[in-house]
Amino acid sequence: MQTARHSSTALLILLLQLAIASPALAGVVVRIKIADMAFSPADVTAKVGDTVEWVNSDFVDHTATAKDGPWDVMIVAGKTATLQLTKAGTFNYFCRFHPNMTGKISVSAN
Ligand SMILES: [Cu+2]
Repeated sequence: MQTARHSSTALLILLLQLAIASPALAGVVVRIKIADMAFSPADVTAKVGDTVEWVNSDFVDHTATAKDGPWDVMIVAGKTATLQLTKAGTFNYFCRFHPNMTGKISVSAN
């Protein structure tokens, strides 16, 4: 019993240290809605460490696929999906299922 309690306390401390050290938690969430086969807003700015959250209100699946390939996010119908931004740059993206759906994320260094 004593050993188990010690190890769970150690784990909790480790998790707290990771949470404090992680730059990811310092960022904000940039929300992009998907409705009627379009990203809205289509053009957003963010910083390294921020998280993009796509909210798919459509009845079909979409993706957010970066043109030059650094990421490809599946956004199931009626669900949300997130992506943590780890690199600065301008990322043009599209939906693989509906290539006329496009967006842009401009990521600046933190
Ligand atoms: Cu789509």
